Amino acid sequence: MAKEEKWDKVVRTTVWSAGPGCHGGCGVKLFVKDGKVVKVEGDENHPYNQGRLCPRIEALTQYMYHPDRITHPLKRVGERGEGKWARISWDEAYDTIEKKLKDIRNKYGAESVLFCQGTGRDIGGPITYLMYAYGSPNWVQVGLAGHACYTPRLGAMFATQGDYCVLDASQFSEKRYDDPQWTPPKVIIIWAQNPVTGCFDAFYGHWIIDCMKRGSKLIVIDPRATWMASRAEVFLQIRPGTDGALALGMLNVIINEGLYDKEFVDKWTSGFDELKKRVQDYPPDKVAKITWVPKEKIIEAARLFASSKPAAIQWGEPIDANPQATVAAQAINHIWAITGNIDIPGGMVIAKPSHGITTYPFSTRELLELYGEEVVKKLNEKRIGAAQYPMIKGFRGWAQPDVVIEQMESGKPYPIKAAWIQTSNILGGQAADPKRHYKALKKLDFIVCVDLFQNPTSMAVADIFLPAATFPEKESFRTWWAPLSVIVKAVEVEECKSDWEINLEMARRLSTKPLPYKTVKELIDDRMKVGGTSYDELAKKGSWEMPPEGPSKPYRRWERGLLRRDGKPGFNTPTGKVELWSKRYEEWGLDPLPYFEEPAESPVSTPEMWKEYPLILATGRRSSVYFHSEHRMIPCLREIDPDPIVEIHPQTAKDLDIVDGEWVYIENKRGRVKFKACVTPTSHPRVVSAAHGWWLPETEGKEPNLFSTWEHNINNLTSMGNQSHSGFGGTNYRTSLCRVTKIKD
Ligand SMILES: Nc1nc2c(c(=O)[nH]1)N[C@H]1C(S)=C(S)[C@@H](COP(=O)(O)OP(=O)(O)OC[C@H]3O[C@@H](n4cnc5c(=O)[nH]c(N)nc54)[C@H](O)[C@@H]3O)O[C@H]1N2
Ligand SMILES: Nc1nc2c(c(=O)[nH]1)N[C@H]1C(S)=C(S)[C@@H](COP(=O)(O)OP(=O)(O)OC[C@H]3O[C@@H](n4cnc5c(=O)[nH]c(N)nc54)[C@H](O)[C@@H]3O)O[C@H]1N2
Ligand SMILES: [Mo]
Repeated sequence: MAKEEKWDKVVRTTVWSAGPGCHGGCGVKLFVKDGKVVKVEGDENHPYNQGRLCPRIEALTQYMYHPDRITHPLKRVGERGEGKWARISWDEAYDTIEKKLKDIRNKYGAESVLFCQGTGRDIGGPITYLMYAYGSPNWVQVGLAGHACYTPRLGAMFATQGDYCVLDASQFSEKRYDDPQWTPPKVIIIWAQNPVTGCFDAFYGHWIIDCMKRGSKLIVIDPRATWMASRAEVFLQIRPGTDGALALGMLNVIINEGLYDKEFVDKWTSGFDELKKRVQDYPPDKVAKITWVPKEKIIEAARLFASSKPAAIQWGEPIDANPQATVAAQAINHIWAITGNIDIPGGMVIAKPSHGITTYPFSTRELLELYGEEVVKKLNEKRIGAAQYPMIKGFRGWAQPDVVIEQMESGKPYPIKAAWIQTSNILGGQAADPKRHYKALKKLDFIVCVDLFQNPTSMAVADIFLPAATFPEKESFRTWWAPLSVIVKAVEVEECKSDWEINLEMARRLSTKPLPYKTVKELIDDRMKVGGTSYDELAKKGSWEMPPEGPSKPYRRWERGLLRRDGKPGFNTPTGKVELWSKRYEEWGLDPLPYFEEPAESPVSTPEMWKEYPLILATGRRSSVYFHSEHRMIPCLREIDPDPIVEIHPQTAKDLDIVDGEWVYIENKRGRVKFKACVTPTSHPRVVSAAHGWWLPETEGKEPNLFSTWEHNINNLTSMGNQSHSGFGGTNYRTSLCRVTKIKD
């Protein structure tokens, strides 16, 4: 066949991490010719995306074979930031790193080395594997102030209901929308999320549209009138950072009007009376004043959600960035809990790692088995932030990002000497207040960056740069909800290596005890065996498999004894119930019930500042052609979204004498950046929305320019140190105050 002759092979694989960058797990077909990927198509048989693809994956070949891509290891030869690099061999790179990190461990202890990642790409496995082998407890998203992405909600749901929940768009079923067990949600709240651009939570955004086509009605809660808001029954144009108050106001209506699921509440929840009492502090008229949402709309949304079953909530990162994010997330969790929407078709289904497999060890038991007592002791005693925040100690293996920087500055209680940065552009995107991070990183003795392109961070601070692989160049696996997937290697690009390969080799060299795996495949197979399958088996099947009946498959698992370790019915909480009054929060020294607190900086908490800076700056709304700070160098993507854009309401723009398409300054007491105005009625008149992660790869990389990051990175206007009482959440990515001015010269 003529068509077949155009390529040597077609590889069916799963998308994850470098390439499109995102959290999704789309199925694709890679067309390979002469050892190169020449074309990519969506896999129509894959239940996740059903053949569909986003612009970033369409641009895959421009990304993989970009002339700026770093394809062999580099060492810095000039001063840090001078932009002088020399090519070295992998052996030299590994030897140098091994020697440096061993010296540092001998002198200062393994805890003095940070293992830094960005968002949840295919990195949790490789980075923790290396970190535990080396013996450090300090795994951290450096710069993600308040750890304000995903973790606050994970913690809140863990405390409240013992497990994670996600909107049921039939994603756990191979037949998807045709599965007779499934039914679409009658009502969906899209809460601080934009599913059209960002596939948050391993959730494919267009599933919402698939549900809409099958009858789902929308309630949208967002300061911007998004595409989805324009199609909603009710649109609540909220003041950024006040979602906790709104959730409490909705709970007030649902409880006082008796719209909750009485049977579920009686049988499966605890603390309802206490919650009922607490929400009396949040009547709709008071909540309307806090949130800027009219009282009638709050009542309408609460009634519509509570009287429609099944109903579900798809929520986004701005909730995690809320002040007291773990509290706002708890209140939102209560809305679907008291309406009886947990783990039912078309409701909020419990999501567990597919087949019970995890890409890295979660439990203390497994850590003890794999790495020994010393590592677990360090996790409890030396992990940065664990002493200050019992929730951080009690819930998850991350160090607290703000405290990490403070400790780098003070050297107390122990000094930080080195950083292994893999999948993160700290200075050019992730970090709130990048200048402060820049200074803290510059103090370190040794820094390795593992990336695909030079970026402001690697240029400013790396001593060694290791070139990472894109997903078509690697063997890996994905257990993030469903299906269980493998990433199948199709090609190689020069000397690039996968994160797994790099970390396995470094771990072998640095581990204090012998490690069992010689190859990445051996490691993957070992982790997959609890699910009764292997890498090759899945690769042969087309790269994926849905979870079998059991704990990883919906529905109504709380009734079937599939959630608790003791096998009894109920939820995986201390009381076995959904804890509306949280025992775990109490143990962590937190208020067991939800409440609202103003953002640190706001028209209410800092009225004087509001006079000088009369606009709320919400940063970071996602662009479908970029993943955070990535892809600015990819021609066909940059063409679609060429400049850093700030959205401004027409009246506000008129008052400021600003026209659409004009360059403007956004400024506050922390700094000033240059953006292009997009004048649009979709904005709230008092809120401006600016894109994040902007740097210009086409400009000078060396200092002081650092690819123009100081001129265009919106984080020059945000700050760190605003974490909530739990240590999780609370950053001003969405709630800084600012002014926008015309550039006169
Ligand atoms: N102002 C503002 N700042 C924000 C946000 C916001 O909304 N507003 N959002 C925050 C959030 S939620 C997050 S999660 C963080 C994200 O922050 P980061 O995850 O640090 O995101 P990026 O800036 O894209 O940096 C990722 C880097 O990893 C590289 N990379 C990509 N894939 C791979 C891979 O597979 N292997 C390796 N080794 N490298 C890879 C990319 O080339 C890039 O340089 O940003 C935060 N920063
Ligand atoms: N294409 C693409 N996809 C991505 C990413 C990317 O960079 N590019 N990043 C990934 C990552 S790590 C994350 S965390 C997710 C984030 O993805 P989302 O959670 O969707 O985050 P955003 O796009 O920042 O914001 C979503 C909506 O919330 C609104 N919003 C802003 N502040 C508030 C607020 O205080 N309250 C309410 N109710 N709404 C608010 C914004 O106007 C926006 O329309 O996306 C992931 N997916
Ligand atoms: Mo994120």
